[in-house]
Amino acid sequence: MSENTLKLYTFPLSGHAHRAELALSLLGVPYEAIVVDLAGGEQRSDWFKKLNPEGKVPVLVDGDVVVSESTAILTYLAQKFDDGTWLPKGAQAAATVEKWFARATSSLATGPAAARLITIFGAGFDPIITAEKAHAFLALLDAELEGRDYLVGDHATFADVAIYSYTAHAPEGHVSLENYANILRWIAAIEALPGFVGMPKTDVSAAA
Ligand SMILES: N[C@@H](CCC(=O)N[C@@H](CS)C(=O)NCC(=O)O)C(=O)O
Repeated sequence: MSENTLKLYTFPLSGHAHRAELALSLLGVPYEAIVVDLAGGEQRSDWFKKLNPEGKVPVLVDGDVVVSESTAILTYLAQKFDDGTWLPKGAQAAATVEKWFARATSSLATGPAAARLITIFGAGFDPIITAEKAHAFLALLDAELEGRDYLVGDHATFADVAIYSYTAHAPEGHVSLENYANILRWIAAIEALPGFVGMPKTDVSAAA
């Protein structure tokens, strides 16, 4: 890897980090993945907090530029490496992508992502309330995908990338996708994109 290679501080089971890895892969931008040992508390180390004082992955480092927050990383990558395909420039399309970025770090995070945190990492959220929030988000997503292939316009954008990881892995939080036909169709379309790379699946069959 050259000195100019982008570095992504990541964790293999983080959907927030996977969002950035998927964007890099779809864009075909080479990068070096540096795994931060979240289980060992490396995110709270002095060296990592210099990169992100909030102590969270993902963090992208491009020379002197350091970007934290997964959706901000998507914006940075699109501005730097894309011509407006993944982050459309029209006012309405750009606003709609932003809407999904906001949902990615709000209702997606407190619903499907949180349900998975309970089963995989033993997070202490209320499982019933979290499952209700997860299904409320999925019902909304399924309805918005009615009659359309992608979330914004007629091709895949970073709105889809932002929402994909934690939605596709919802079953790991014991949140079934079987009643959401539009979501299942959309997941298959994202996974068929050239350059798609998945997040490792976790076996939660023994989890509560
Ligand atoms: N809003 C942030 C959330 C990032 C986040 O929650 N990262 C988790 C992994 S999924 C993390 O690093 N957690 C470590 C900790 O909280 O100690 C983003 O979109 O990047």
